[in-house]
Amino acid sequence: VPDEETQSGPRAVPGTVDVAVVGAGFSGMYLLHRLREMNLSAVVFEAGADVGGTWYWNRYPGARVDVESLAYSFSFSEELEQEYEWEERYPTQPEILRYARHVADRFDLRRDIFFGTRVTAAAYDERDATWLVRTDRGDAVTARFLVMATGCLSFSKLPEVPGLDRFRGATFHTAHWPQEDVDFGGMRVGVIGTGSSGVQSIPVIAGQAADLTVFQRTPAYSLPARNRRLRPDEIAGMKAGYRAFRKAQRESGFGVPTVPATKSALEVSDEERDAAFEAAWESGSLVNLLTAYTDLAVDLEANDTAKRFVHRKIHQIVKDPRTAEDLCPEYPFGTKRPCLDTDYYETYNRDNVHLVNLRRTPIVEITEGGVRTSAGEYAFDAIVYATGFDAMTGALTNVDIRGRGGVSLKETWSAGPRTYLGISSAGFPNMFMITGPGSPSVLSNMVVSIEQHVDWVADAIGHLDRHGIATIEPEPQAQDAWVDHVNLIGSFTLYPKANSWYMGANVPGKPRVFMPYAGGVGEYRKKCDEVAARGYEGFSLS
Ligand code: N01
Repeated sequence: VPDEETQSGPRAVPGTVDVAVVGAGFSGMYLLHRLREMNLSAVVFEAGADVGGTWYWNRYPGARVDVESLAYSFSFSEELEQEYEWEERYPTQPEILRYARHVADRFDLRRDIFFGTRVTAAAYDERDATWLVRTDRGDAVTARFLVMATGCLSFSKLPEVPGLDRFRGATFHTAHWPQEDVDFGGMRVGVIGTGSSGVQSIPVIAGQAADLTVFQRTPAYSLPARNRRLRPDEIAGMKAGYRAFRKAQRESGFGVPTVPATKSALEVSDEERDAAFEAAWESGSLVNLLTAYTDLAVDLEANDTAKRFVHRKIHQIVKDPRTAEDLCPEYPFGTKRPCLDTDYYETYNRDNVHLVNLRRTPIVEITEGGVRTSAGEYAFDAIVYATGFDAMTGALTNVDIRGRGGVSLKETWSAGPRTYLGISSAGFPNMFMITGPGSPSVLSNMVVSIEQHVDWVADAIGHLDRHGIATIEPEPQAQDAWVDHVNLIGSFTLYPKANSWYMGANVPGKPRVFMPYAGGVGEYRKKCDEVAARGYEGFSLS
């Protein structure tokens, strides 16, 4: 990206800093702010032309967050909390990007961020205990600390089918949507993928396109968002009670306060359970259905009750019985990330929308004119890939990171990511990950987890500096114990039963490992705080 297209001024990348940060999404932005408060020098490299990370790239039609705006926002500044005016319950991508830009301006962040710059490599020098960070624009920066604030869902993937570059029409990936508006008016459009990005974009594209064909490999469980404009009284109420709400967020399971369930789904009558599920469905929330009973996430029979409830809903909404059946997922509810939608299932009642079940007729290839499945060829003017990400590890292993002894992170993690607390990895001193694998990250309200990690990392750096310590690195035994613990907690849940991106199952050849920590953000925070309070127990400091 040429300079004039980015938000940075003339490039004057410093040669040496205390901290090099990769990524200017919510993580990198808040980290830069914390580091400045500590009088540390920092440089942030960002591939995009502006701040916002996920919310910079994912501009596809219908893109929204599925955590409520008043909760999906920074808590570190009370002034920011009070002055910012959210408009919708579940804001659109432009509204969230506006918020990110507001934060960048308000805290004067841009002057240390180099946009249009992708970090390609980072190598640890054992003699000086420093990282040498290189970019695709020829920058080379030496830093005492390296922080990968690269996001969990940022390294996108295309489908593994032949002929991707053959198609003559327009192609889009939801995570690389053009800056300018795309109008599908009058077009025949094919959408491949029915995860959150597909589920959000399909109803909007269906409203524009002459004809829309959706290619579904695995159906999603999607719940209605019940989105609406926020009322002034609820904004005022939240602002008046923000401190207590933030505390509840931090102590919760998903970073979203919920009323703890007290009963098993199997101990109540069908009527009582249906009423509870109906209330959760009507509430427009991602978590209320899964948390309605104590055992939905851990017991297959209990989970079946939620699964049958959603299947019933799909059959009630979708008029064509065969389409409805194809839209019903088989895997347990909640084991792939559920979606929150506006008119998703209703869209299949439109005359211009068709569903292709790839389980029956798989894609054979992309052709010059469209998509060929085992049943025949579909002609399109545009194809939208809503095919997701090499999640949680892709953004880390696709930078050439070399730790102690020149060892590569990618090779070290070839059988699955190994971290201590999801924050750092043995063999890679002074390197931190924000919301890395082995932390609650994607199972939580990301902003809550991001703030916790940034604070922990900033405090750790402060601790080292106060005590004249040069390096911090996990002890291999502590890391092994943490990896075992993360696996154990995962094994108590139903998550491993689905072929999800949580398991690395969407990327051919990726090891099948349940990557996030499923013990909840409250428990996790306690553990991280204990580690710090015990002088960074499990880390070797030297
Ligand atoms: O990606 P996904 P996403 N042939 O991986 C299909 C967050 N998010 O971008 O399931 C055919 O979920 C794939 O099929 P399968 C959220 O955490 C949040 O939608 O692998 N199909 C799947 O249907 C979310 O979970 C928000 O069998 C292929 C789809 O493509 C995460 O990001 C909005 C294929 C990919 O779905 C990722 O969501 C958007 C192939 N070769 C995203 N390869 C909100 O806050 C893949 N697929 C609302």
